[in-house]
Amino acid sequence: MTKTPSAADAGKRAAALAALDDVQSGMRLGLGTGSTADWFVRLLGEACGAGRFRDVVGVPTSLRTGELAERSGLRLTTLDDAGWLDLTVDGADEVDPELNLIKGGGGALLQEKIVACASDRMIVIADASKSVDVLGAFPLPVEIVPFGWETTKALVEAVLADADVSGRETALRLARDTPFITDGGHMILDLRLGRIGAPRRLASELVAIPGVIDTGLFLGVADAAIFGREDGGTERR
Ligand code: ABF
Repeated sequence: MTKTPSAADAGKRAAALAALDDVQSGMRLGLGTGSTADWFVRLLGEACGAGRFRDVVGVPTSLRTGELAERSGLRLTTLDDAGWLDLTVDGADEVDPELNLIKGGGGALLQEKIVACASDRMIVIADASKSVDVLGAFPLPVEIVPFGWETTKALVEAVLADADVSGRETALRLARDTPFITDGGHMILDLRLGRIGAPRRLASELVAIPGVIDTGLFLGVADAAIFGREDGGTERR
């Protein structure tokens, strides 16, 4: 049984429920990470269990999502075995009017991006608060290699010095006072930028730093977004 959502959770559930309309039997699905994506996984599991969809197989974007998907009765495979996916459904931290995203607040940005970019379509599901005019109020996650991370941080700060942003604070993400480590064994820098004026330029300058693996800027990746409201209504963009 799906748990009953709190009022704050209702928008996430509404968006996840609406995304089931994009699923068809036989699809290979990318399964996102985060509390909104968790709703999608649970609801998809229920829908498959009830016979609404047959032969659906999922590729999880994190260990956490994989465990939830198994508990929800979904059949899982790896991206390598699937080769290519029909649809990925995932959450986001911010969505701008062109469907550019900040993702990675949950720390799974690299696998989320690999899976989304190996899919015919990527749909973002989010509560309405994630819709913004300009990206950047949410700290931008940057996944980095642990080796030489302080040098990488200094190089990131040098990029920010010339970037079109309104804040320039950087912090190593911690979990219980030790560096947060991603499923891929990397660390994360969170960049408090306030407002990102030129996201494409910033993304390309950051990934040009050797110790940077990728950023939470998902530019031109999403094909659609579904925003859920607390009253259960949704808006599709
Ligand atoms: C993932 O979960 C992330 O990319 C994003 O950081 C986060 C959104 O979390 P939630 O759905 O819990 O708000 O999609």
